[in-house]
Amino acid sequence: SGKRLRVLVDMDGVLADFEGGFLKKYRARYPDEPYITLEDRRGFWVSTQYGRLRSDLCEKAISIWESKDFFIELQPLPGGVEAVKEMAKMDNTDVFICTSPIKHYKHCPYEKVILTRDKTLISGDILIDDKPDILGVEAEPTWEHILFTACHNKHLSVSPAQRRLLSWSDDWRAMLDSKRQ
Ligand code: DGP
Repeated sequence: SGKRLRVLVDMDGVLADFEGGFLKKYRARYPDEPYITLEDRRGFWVSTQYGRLRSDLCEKAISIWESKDFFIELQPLPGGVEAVKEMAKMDNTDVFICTSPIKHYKHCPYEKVILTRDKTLISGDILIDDKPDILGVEAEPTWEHILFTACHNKHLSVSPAQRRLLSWSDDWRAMLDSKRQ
């Protein structure tokens, strides 16, 4: 038995296809503007890369996720929902979806689940998240950050200590087991 394992799972880029949903809606709304394929995405912040392509595209990118129904219409990433359901049924295991609201939100909080601007404050054993740098007021968060691979982070060379989950087909069960005592 032993103590309970607490797993924190990010939503956008881990359970929900934020990048794919963004690109589809951006191209539909701005069919004549240039865009960045998922293959060419680099860096966590979509608006930063669009702004480098052409400065006015930064705010056009932002307009997409600030629109009504953007988050609720995101498609699930393969295997994510099934993995979370399986985790939730495991003995001695508590699962929380842990996600940050966008800055200028009108619709986002009603469509997401549990919101925190600072994930370092949330205690857990594992945080599965596609953001490479998860910083906040707590310098020593209790969780181990497992980097979930996404189009924007797959080319990053991270420190050897940083573990990755390549997709939900990867061995997330072994990662959970490695944190149990
Ligand atoms: P999280 O994945 O929980 O760390 O939340 C980060 C959110 O920010 C997520 O909804 C994706 C979104 N996001 C991606 N790129 C940008 C960007 O350039 N600007 C803003 N404001 N949000 C972005």
